[in-house]
Amino acid sequence: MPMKELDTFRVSYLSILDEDANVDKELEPKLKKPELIELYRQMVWARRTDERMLKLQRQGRIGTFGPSTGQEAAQCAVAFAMKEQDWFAGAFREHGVRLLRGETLTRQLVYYNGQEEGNINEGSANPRNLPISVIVGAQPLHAVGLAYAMRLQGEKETCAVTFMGDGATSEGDFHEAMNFAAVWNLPVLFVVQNNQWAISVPRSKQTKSATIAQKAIAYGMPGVQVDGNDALAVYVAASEALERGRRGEGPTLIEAVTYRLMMHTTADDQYKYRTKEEEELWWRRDPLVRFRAYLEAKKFWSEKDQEALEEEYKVEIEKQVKAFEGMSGWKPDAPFDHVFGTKHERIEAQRREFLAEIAKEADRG
Ligand SMILES: Cc1ncc(C[n+]2csc(CCOP(=O)(O)OP(=O)(O)O)c2C)c(N)n1
Repeated sequence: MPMKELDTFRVSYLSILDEDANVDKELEPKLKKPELIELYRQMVWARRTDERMLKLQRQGRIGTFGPSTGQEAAQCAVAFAMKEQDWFAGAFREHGVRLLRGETLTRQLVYYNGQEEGNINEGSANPRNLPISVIVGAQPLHAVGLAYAMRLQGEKETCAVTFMGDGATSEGDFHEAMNFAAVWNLPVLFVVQNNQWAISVPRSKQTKSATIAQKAIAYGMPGVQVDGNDALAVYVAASEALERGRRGEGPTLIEAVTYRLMMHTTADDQYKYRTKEEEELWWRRDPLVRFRAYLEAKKFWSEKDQEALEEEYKVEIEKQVKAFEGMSGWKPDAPFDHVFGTKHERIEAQRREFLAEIAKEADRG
């Protein structure tokens, strides 16, 4: 069949700091020492709080929890590139982003203890952080709506950043969001954390595409695959995408190749579907170890600095856990407060029914 070529496409891969902590000098971002240290501190904060939350769950002191260990570079380096006015629409695994954007560990604990109050912005948390979206793939649409609203309101410098897992790319919502963002040329950054697993479904059963980044091509936006355990590569890709958005050049898709080092959630046993050997391979690619080696090679970090940081975080974590455990007076009907901006009779009827039901249960003892 005679054919003419209509277009050519390419998908690029970005890696700057490799597995052995060798840095590509040409691509290395021009971040200053305090900035690099801050990014590292944020990644370690995400890891240590994650570890603590897992222990608290195992001790029965919080409810179900989904660890983010291993994904710190994919999360923190994007958040580090974002500006305060940018919107963040995440799923349930982005503690790194949430903490960097001002949410406290205490608040995370409230959420993972099943209290709606943990979904409400307070204090220093950025009011442009959306609550956790447990509905897989819903939040990309929220980001697109926000970016469109910002345009209508004349905020030209604001981007909307949405995070999701590889599993979310199989949801219709993801594709609708990508399509609308591109058609309307909106400043949206889609960050797919390809952590290889959607609970027990491997990446190979998620999609036949060779990369997730290439899905961007079908919608007419740039797609780049990055080493998601390389904080420098993630930072550079995110910065470029956000600048494109601010220049009015539309959305970008970043596929950050990483790994969920722990169980899906504490309700899961990952050894039912994957091996310890696979995990060990990815532990050797730990983004924290790699970034620390980079800082140490630059003489920006030492063993003494690490010890001081660990001590600082130990104290801070205990303080925040204590603050959480000292809280009381939870409102069981809090979810009904936030369904709409204003009260709605149907929701109020459901609230009454719910309260009557739990009162009955309390009577039954
Ligand atoms: C619409 C919808 N379907 C199914 C689920 C149940 N569920 C929760 S997490 C998850 C897998 C998500 O995988 P992925 O998007 O790759 O994110 P990851 O958990 O790896 O971070 C599923 C199927 C859900 N929460 N929402």
